[in-house]
Amino acid sequence: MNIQLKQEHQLKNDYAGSFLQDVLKGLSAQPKKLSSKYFYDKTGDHLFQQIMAMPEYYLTHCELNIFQNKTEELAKAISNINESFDLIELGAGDAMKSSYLLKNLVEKGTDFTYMPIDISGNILTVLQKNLQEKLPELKILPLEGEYFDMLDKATGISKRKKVVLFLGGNIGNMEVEEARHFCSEVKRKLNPGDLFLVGFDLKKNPNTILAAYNDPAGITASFNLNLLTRINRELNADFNEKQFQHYQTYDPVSGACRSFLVSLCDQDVHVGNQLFHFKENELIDMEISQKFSEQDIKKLAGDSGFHILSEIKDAKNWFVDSIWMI
Ligand code: AVI
Repeated sequence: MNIQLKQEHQLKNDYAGSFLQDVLKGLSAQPKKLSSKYFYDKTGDHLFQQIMAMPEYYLTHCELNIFQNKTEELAKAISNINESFDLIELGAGDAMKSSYLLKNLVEKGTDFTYMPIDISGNILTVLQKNLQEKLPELKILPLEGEYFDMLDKATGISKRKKVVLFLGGNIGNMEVEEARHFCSEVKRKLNPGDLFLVGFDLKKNPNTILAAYNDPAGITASFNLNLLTRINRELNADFNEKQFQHYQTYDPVSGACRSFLVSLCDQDVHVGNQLFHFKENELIDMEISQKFSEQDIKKLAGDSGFHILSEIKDAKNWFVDSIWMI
């Protein structure tokens, strides 16, 4: 086994260890909690692709609208910083949206390396294959793992200016305090003049928001329940998925859109050799998808040490890509 393979193997083992620890800690908490960052195994990736294709899930079209129609504006805003840079995408997924920007930059002969970071090796393999076919001149270096470990790796690889993309409203999958901490950490890893482009889903008609997460086809429910299946398979647990039900809420005042699983009966669940009791109607807090006002975004940028350089919105003004500088 060469050094790189050994490191990758070690990374996978560390990841499996923290998955178990996070699940045990979350199920011991009051209320019980599981982290949505673990939704994305192979089935989870597939379900998320289905969510993005749902008519109710407006987020896909909003940010796609920005990347398709305001590509030049985006390209100008990020390539003004220097002739050459590394374009790092946190949670790149299938890079469907960013591929429009990549194409624009490649066609202009911009000197940059695309470094997609994702926790899912499956999706990175697909992404690399697709991009190499579409844009053979693109320099691409995929990085599989946790965002900050991979951000350290990326900043260690070259000293060029960095542009970090965090798209898709992923920032919303953090509690407000967590988002502040996350953005401050990104800032700590960057240098003056580097850029951070964050996609925010804006507050809008609450019915539109709720419908996006409470789809009648039940895909979002399966997306949540799949985490129980994953825990069964990977952590030797015995959740009965049929005994849990998806429940979604949206609070238009705070902007918190939350999903829960409700225990449909009194039941015991083993995870490895630990036992967890669920009362009937007890909740597992599964995911937050926070929605933002313009003031919320300004506050978050300021609190984490950035200032807003420019903001690019979709045609409906439902979503914003906010470009920050240190
Ligand atoms: C990945 N993230 C931005 C999605 C969201 O909208 O919060 C995850 C998701 N959960 C349910 N539907 C989509």
